[in-house]
Amino acid sequence: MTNLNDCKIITLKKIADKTRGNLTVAEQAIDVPFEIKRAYWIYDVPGGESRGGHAHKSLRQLLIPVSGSFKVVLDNGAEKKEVLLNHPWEGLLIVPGIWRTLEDFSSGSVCMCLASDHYDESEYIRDYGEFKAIYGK
Ligand code: T46
Repeated sequence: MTNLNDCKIITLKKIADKTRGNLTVAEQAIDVPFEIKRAYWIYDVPGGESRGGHAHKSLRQLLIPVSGSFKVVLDNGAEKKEVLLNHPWEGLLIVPGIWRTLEDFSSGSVCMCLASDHYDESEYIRDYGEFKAIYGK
């Protein structure tokens, strides 16, 4: 079973400028504890809709709410934990073996995901029963 505490908030550098606004940076090896091979972002999520609802066998990801907010429900097959992401300078590291669901997207929110590997559908577990059988013990 994967330890839920291995999923953690990573605070990124925030360079504040009272006149021009703020800038946040995420750098591989400095802030992001894996080689970044892919970035994608989720946006225009209609009210009440959710994303995710699956686990990864090997992928590591950092989810950053670059705009707005959303909730991430993390599930290791035995316990669940909810994390609210609402600061663009904070990312949530999600390790393999965790069923994740993204919910409660605020209007106009954008979730940017930095991923440790290229897209590979065979690396997903999209069936919750299969996930429980593999990880829930
Ligand atoms: C995750 C959550 C947070 C691609 O072709 N390339 C890609 O890099 C991705 C991420 C997706 N796709 C295709 C696969 C599906 O046909 O885009 C379609 C939607 O993907 P999915 O249903 O997996 O989207 P989400 O939002 O449920 O999940 C995504 C990521 O797939 C997943 O890794 O952790 O965001």
